[in-house]
Amino acid sequence: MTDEIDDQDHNTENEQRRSFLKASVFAGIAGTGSALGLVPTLAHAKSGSPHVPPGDLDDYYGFWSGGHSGEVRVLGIPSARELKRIPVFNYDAAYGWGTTNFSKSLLKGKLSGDTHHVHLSYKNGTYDGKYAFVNDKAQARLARIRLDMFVTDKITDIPNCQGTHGIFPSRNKLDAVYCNSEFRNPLPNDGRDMDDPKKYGALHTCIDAKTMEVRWQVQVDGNMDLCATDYDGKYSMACSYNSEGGTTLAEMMGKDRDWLVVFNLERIEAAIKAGKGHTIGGSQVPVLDGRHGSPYTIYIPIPKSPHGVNVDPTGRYAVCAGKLSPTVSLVDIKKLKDAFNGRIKPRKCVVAEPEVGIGPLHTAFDDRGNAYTSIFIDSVVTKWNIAKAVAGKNPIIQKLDIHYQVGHINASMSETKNADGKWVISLNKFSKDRFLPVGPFRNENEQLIDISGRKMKLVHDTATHPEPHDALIVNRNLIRPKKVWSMNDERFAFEHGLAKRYGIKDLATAANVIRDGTHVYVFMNGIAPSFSLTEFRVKQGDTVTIILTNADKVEDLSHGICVSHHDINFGVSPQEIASATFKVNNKGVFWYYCPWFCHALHLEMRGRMIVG
Ligand code: K7E
Ligand code: CUA
Repeated sequence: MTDEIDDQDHNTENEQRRSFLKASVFAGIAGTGSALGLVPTLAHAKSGSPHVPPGDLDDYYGFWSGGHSGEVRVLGIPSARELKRIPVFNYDAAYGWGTTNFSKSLLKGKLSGDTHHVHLSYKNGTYDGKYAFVNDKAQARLARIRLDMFVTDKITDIPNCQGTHGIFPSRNKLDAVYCNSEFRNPLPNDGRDMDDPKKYGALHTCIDAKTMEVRWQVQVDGNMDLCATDYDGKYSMACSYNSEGGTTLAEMMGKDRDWLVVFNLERIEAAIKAGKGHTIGGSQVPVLDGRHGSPYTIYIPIPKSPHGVNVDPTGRYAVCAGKLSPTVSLVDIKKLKDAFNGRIKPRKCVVAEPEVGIGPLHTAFDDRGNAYTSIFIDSVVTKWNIAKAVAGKNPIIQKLDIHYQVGHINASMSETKNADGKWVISLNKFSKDRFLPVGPFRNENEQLIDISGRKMKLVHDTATHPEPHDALIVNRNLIRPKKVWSMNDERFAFEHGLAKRYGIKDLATAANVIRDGTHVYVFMNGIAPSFSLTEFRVKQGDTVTIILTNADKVEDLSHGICVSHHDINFGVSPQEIASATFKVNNKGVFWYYCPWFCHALHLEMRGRMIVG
């Protein structure tokens, strides 16, 4: 491979404009409004088409975290068409997420979340197509999405933690998901040690991927950020800043080096089995002390406030970006064993530390030994060669301008053994002048880069609703969603339980109103274009549960129910069963109707709730 350095064509105007933007970032990232006055003059590189003609399908599924929207999004790649928004921690009326009894049992009254990192479950180093996992930084939770149906099916509260940020599943089999807590807090957080931050702690949490139950936690020094696992199930890793243990920005930036913390999973599992864990507060989860000097962790010094750790597709190297240092540190995973056994100092695991640009964050990989690192402050993606870096040669191949301030980056299949070197997505935090202005809050700009050739080529801009942090690009053959539910699915256990209790034989044909004290259960179906009940009567002050079954079996024929003035609105896709419970406080006639367009007579699919 030829690897000569290739500085992207910088014309003078371009340079001036970029310097301006860069300066404004240094000035605190805020006052960039006047950049809008500049006329966009960048010449777009045109090649490697992202165009997917009408009727054609994309080659890849994209899984996007939704940031403070609390959701996960599905895009087609390379078209970057948004295909679905999967509600996870957020309210969503179309699907009734936050309204149905099932979603309420998961959300437990909370309707906001902050998703940063979405990862899929693995088998033998590639995706098994079963699940996606996503963190909630806001309320320290982990959610699981079923990929047979593209729906959230579990949400786990992580005890003793705040700011659950980086997560990563086991890559060898469906086993665990490791979650980092970014914020340090008193342990337990019950009013003690509030003014003694030295006693705060952060925990690395292991959650069983099959049951979604918390298995164990390990306390560390410092704050943890991103997470990655190796390919053999031996180690999980966390980039860690604030080794100073500070609580203010100035205190957190004191030291020149922080760490990559590596967790020895074999030793931890053995210690947990041997009952060596203690518990914190009211939580029953066993906790080990993994601070400096423990057998469970090593702390590899990395410059400076590192952010991002990514393992290359060969499984040999972990790349940890410097954030406040222009370097990335290449950690040789083969050497970790010697570091754990005390034969070498942890720092000896770092085999190269090339300079890639100012503000490096995240790294993706192709199938040809190259790495692509996002550089926040420089607003570039740097392509560099791993073997050259290890050999001590200049590894930089190309720096490509992006627009602007890239956070995460990912490449097609980059987090598997089957990285394919086709596409890179650059998730840019600022879109500034790239789209029609829409008021002070802006969309993000996500740019698709063709990496199939020697040079990266920018091929597409996509405006996205704020704020995706991370994204995966997954070969479509690995994902096999179903088109119709089975009415026996475990998800409908609550509704089947009600049917059994009240003697309803078949939810698909049900048309029953059953009073149990002041609680009225309304069992009905939807078959286009009508409900099995065109009216039902209840009394003022009753509690009502509507159990709705979509009895249609036709692909893409969804129904739902919206009850006027009662804040009840949810959808049911073919053969799906869902229920919602609400109070009726006022007498009168309230129309309920089907909110999903299902038939030429869809508008007539309605009925009356008569409250007497
Ligand atoms: Cu770099 Cu939360 Cu993944 Cu955002 S984190 S960029
Ligand atoms: Cu059923 Cu619209």
